[in-house]
Amino acid sequence: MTYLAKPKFRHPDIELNELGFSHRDYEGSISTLCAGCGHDSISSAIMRACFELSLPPHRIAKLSGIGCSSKTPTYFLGQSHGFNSVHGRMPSVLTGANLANRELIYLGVSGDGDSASIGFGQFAHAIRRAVNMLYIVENNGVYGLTKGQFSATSDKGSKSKKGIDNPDSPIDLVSIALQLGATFVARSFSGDKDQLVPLIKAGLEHQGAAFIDVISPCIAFNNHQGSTKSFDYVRAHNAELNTLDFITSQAPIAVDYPEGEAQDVRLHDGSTIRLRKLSADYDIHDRGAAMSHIYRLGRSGEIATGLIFIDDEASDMHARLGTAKKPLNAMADRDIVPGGAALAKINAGLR
Ligand SMILES: Cc1ncc(C[n+]2csc(CCOP(=O)(O)OP(=O)(O)O)c2C)c(N)n1
Ligand code: SF4
Ligand SMILES: [Mg+2]
Repeated sequence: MTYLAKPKFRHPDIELNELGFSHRDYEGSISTLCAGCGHDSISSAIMRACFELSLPPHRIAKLSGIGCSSKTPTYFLGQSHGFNSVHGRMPSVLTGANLANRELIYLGVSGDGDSASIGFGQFAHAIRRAVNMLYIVENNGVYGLTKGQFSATSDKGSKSKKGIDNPDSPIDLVSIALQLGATFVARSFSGDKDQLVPLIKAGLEHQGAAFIDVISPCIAFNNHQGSTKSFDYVRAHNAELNTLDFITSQAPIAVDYPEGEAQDVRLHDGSTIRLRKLSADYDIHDRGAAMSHIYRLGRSGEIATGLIFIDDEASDMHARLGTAKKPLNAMADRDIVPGGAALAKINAGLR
């Protein structure tokens, strides 16, 4: 048995969302991860975000690779579409699914090993192609599932559990995502649900490639002194750029802040990200400035978290390719198979 089903009991006064669903409708099987693993907190933030957005579970497709992080989709959104792919191959499977059916909401869940080592090329191409998705990396700096080897996001000089220094330079997936043209880039911490839930909501609503790097300590292999991905280290070095609320287009915008202190970013669907800046000069619309800001912070051992960059005018792969709006499975044969005459015409045009 690889998973445990949850009992169906539900409290009569349980909170319901606009669809009449309770939080239970967004849950999955009982987690088999180590008690206290950061990844479980991210699963919980994903469920909260989908519940609060009142997303119909059957409209969500969750895809992952291999790793403790990639196991997590089993533990949330049990009524959604799911595909647990091969190590590092989630991005291409997600890209294919998205091309075939643009009507689903795509959530890619991966690990730092899955995305920064074996799947680095796959990660890069899904981002640069502007696949409409929310791509979450649950970043613990180690290969948790295979017992704690350093991963490519582990900082140079960070110590392993056995006291060995990592000699190699790290890959910062946030910097890479910015460089490759991601139109929504954020970093958060599994231990900060107040920051993570609105970021996930905004990332899910974003029309384009949205990426969130979530530092997610591995309590079994990377939560000791000398690690730069431990709960203590992240709490002590968290340089929050902003705090945010996500306001859906239906919700009334309550004014609960002094005039001039918040910045509103409107999204395509009419919803709003309300930001409170914590770093005075930081501009979330300036890609180049974002890159140098997080680089400077990183050099001094600080971890920039919050919404790092957003492009309000983002477009996605379908807009770039001019694809048909209808999902392939809703098309008739005559729409998908143009016939011999049409094919001969295409071939003639290529000669
Ligand atoms: C092709 C292939 N190579 C190697 C492995 C072994 N393997 C399984 S999970 C994993 C690393 C997982 O690390 P990460 O993605 O960071 O996930 P975590 O367990 O840390 O959440 C590796 C190397 C594999 N399953 N398949
Ligand atoms: S080994 Fe690490 S990453 Fe895997 S479940 Fe345990 S704490 Fe989480
Ligand atoms: Mg990992």
